[in-house]
Order: sequence, then C-alpha cells, then structure tokens
Amino acid sequence: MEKNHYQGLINKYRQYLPVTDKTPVITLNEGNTPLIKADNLAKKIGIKGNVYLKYEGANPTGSFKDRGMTMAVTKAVEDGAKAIICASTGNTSAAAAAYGAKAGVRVFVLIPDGYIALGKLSQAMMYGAEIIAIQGNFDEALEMVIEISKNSPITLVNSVNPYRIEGQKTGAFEIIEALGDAPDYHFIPVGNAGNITAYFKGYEEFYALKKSSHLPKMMGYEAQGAAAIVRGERILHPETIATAIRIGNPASWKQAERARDLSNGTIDCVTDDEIIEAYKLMASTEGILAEPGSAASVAGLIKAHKSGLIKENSTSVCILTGNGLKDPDSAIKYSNAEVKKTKADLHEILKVIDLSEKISR
Ligand code: AN7
Repeated sequence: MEKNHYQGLINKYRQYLPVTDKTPVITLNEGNTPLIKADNLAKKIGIKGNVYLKYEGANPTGSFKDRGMTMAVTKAVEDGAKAIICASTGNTSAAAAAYGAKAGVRVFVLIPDGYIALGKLSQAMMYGAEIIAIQGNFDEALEMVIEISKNSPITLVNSVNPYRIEGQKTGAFEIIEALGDAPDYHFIPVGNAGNITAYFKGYEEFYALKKSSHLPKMMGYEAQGAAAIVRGERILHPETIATAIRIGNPASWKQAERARDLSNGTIDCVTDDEIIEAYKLMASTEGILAEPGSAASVAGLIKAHKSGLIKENSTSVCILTGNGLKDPDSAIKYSNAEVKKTKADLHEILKVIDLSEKISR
C-alpha cells in the first residue's frame, strides 16, 4: 500500500499503542480529524484568544468512539473473540457495530429504549448489530453488559475496556502535533467520562516525551440533569436533551476527577438551554453541525469565558465528539429555520427571496 496513504490511528501511532507487528489491525481509517480555527465563534462569544474545534464527527461512523473501537476490536480479535457487547447512548453502538462488521464478529448492543438519536440507531441496524432496547437507562444497561461479559465469551467494548482509552488518547496526540504544543484549555463533554480520561492520558504521555511544554487545563462539562460528578452523587434518573451524555453514574468518575485535579481544570455542568444555544451558534457562525451532546464543550467554553476563567491570548480546543447528522430530529426541532413553500414559479420564488434582508454576523 502507498506509504503516504493514511491508514488509521493504530498504524499512525503504533509505537504508543499496545500492538505488535502481528496484531491484526481492524481499521476504518479513523482519526486524523480536522482541527478547525473558529474565529467567528470566538468573536461572537467575546473571547480574545484562539479557539479551535476538533471535529470528531469526521470519523468513519461519525463520532470519537471510532478511535477507541479500532483498538478494542483489534485487541478482541487478536485475543480470539468471536463476539463483542456494549451498552450505549448511541455512538458506541454505532462504532461497535461497524468495527464488528469489519472484523466479522457478532455484535450485541444494549440501548435505552426511546433515548437514542435516530441516526445512531439506523447505523447499528445497517452494520448488522443485534440490538436490545431495554426499558431503562444507560447506567442500568452498562451494569448488565458488564455482568454478561464476565460470565460468557463476549468481550466488553465500553470504555471500561482499557484498549478503548488507548485508542482515544490519540486525539490529544493529533492536537499537540497540529498546534505544535498542548492548548491552554481543553473543553470536552463528559458522559461516562472515558474520553476526558483518554485525552488526559494522551496529553500526559506526550508531555512526558517532551512533545509539549505543559498540560492543558481539562475542562469537562456534564449536562445539568445528569451531573453526577458535579453534584458528587449518582443520578438515578438522568435527564437531558443531549441523549449522548444522559448518564448518571460515570464509569470513569475517579479518573475524570484526577484529570481535573492534576491539570487545575474543572468539571462543571451546562443546562439544556446552554447546550442548544451553543449547538446553534456553532452551526450558524462556523458552518459546523455537531450533535447536542458535543455542544456541551462549546457551552462550557461560553460559561467559562463568562466566569472570567479564560486568559487573554490563550488557546482553547473544544472537542466536537459527534456529527450533527446523527440527530436530525434535534436539528429540525431547535433550528429557527423556516422552510418557505412556493409554487414552482419564478415570480413566486422571487417574491420569497427578499434582498433587502442582509446577512448579519
Ligand atoms: C457525542 O455512545 O456513552 O464521557 O454509549 O456520544 O467518554 O462517555 C457516548 C458518549 C460525548 C461522552 N459526546 O463521552 C455511548 C456514550 C458524544 C457521545 C460523549 C458521548 P464519555
């Protein structure tokens, strides 16, 4: 194969990952996602500094989960697994289903019935996963798949599987390589807290290798109705419009607190209204549609800026964890757009196109 042909994050970062030359790499060429300078957004928020958006929606199944899943499925196959299982608010199930299809193993996914975005469900169905929708939430589904994987020959591929974290830490490597150093602030949504754990591991490893001069402050944001870490207690009935992070008992709770404390960062929460505002602002100012759960990172940036936490001339990176196309229902529900219907008639159409209206920013 062409030497310059990008072949996924395991091949790119194999020296930092637990693989050997004999490991059968299961890849969809994930990773290498765009880091987009968001000057319009920064200006709109009032930030005097650099803001970048890491668009993880550009991964093959449309979310950051692909980074973890390429490693988890690769290692499962290396270890002889014939089946994998996960609990999911949607994106993990889509990624597990896709990498499982590529590997030729059976894939079982447990999802909370009625609480996963349509795009994610359609992906799991098309990739051929065996889908079980439970009358319960993600936390209950996770407890069950942990139990099932303990007692049967099915490999668990949720982020409690350490290979998931290994794959996902490569996001931090890419950011350091793109910027030439770590950013000052790293904004990230927090659900099960695997991703904040993974990014901090990546930042710590490259810092130890002197590829960066400092660690970024890790700024994690839960949804207010699911803010277990912020409130210091398990939330039995988490609620938020951001179904991706509708999680009340984060599995990597302690590791998230460790990342916060060692980096002098924060774990805070944002309301559904703040999430929706950020969701719309990104799309309208930057042309970037990320899903509501991802918008928690930008909502966090706005909140932190309002509290005076962002130093002038600093660099912030927000992780946009999932593609907005995953959740067309939310896009249609929360956009202010009006679809104007007319006859297929030039005069009628020209009446609708009102050139006295200017685009404002
Ligand atoms: C778009 O798919 O937990 O804090 O089962 O889909 O590492 O859990 C998804 C989580 C952020 C939170 N943004 O990441 C699942 C699942 C999006 C997500 C998160 C998720 P973690």
